[in-house]
Amino acid sequence: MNLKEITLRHLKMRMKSPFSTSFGTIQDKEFILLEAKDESGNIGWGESVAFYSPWYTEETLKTNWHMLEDFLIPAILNKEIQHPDEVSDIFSSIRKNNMAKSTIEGAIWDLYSQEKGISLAKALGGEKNKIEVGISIGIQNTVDDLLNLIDEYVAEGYKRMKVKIKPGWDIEVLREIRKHFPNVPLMADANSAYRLKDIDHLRKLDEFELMMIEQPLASDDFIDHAKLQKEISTPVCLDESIHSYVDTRMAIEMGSCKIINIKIGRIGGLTESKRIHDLCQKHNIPVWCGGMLEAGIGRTHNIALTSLSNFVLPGDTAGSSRYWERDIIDPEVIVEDGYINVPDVPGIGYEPNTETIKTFTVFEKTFS
Ligand code: OSB
Ligand code: MG
Repeated sequence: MNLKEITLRHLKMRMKSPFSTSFGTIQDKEFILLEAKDESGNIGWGESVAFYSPWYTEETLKTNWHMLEDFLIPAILNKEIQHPDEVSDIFSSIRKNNMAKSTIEGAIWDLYSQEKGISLAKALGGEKNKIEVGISIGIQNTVDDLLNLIDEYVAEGYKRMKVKIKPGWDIEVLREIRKHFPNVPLMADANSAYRLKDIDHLRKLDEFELMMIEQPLASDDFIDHAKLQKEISTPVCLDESIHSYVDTRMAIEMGSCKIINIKIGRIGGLTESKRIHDLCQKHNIPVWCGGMLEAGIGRTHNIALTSLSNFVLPGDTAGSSRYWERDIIDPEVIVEDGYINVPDVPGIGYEPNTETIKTFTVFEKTFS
């Protein structure tokens, strides 16, 4: 395969309701969508998960656009590629910028699976034909609002509830949830809102039988996560800390966590995701697929990845209607009884809707 033309689009999509974490609130999702055409005219799609501002990691929509336009696209156009695993070599002289790299790599995996005539899930080595889905619920104005949402999502069949926490919105909130939903599979995500000095406070999490506490401490702090994990029985899951296979080794060897959240963009692509998946499997570390409020293309890639066998915990791969009035793919991603069926047709198994994409496009540029 040989990429002949790449179009970048800056999309802006209004979310059904604002999403709040310990760092702030998102109402309009702005991101880059990438369309890549190969020498046979096949088209592959990639979606950047970088947000408009750098609150989650240092990457943003504009840093991604810059990296894509000035470095990554020039490096990849007209290069002969036998397998998507080669993409990391082509980009080896460009440091980090994982979300930008992953945007192209995702489109290449899509094209590769079309070329082979198999689903993206099969191309990645996926084995499941349906995946379990959980839901992530942002910080709400009142505990009642949160309880009502949980009620709704339990009724819709979601397999686990994840609630965002921060100092002042944590122990009491979880206690209320457990009072009303004693048995619901529940976890909490702190997005790095605590420090090891809060250990006595974090110890209180143990009374709620959470499936895990996600990213309680600073994103670069493997040592303190290890100290915390030794002191609490709730499994620690790392999200923001994990950018690579090496980070994963470090976390496992240091005992910084018992579970890992894999986000394709954060770790630089599907190839690296697969390597991390395999490493975790070898060490009996369960993984699950995180979400970045993706539109349809990102969602389809998450679904394909989650079909790998060590994705044993429900992911944040909710259906399209969780965030969007109208998603950019047909059909939209549907969750039934808490499951999504993994498509078994060549490629991602969903059709990007070019008309809908146009309505959300703020700016576009084609490179050839
Ligand atoms: O920490 O997992 C996170 C959303 C944006 C940025 C970071 C996170 C999240 C979520 C929601 O928790 C995931 C989703 O539903 O897409
Ligand atoms: Mg998280």
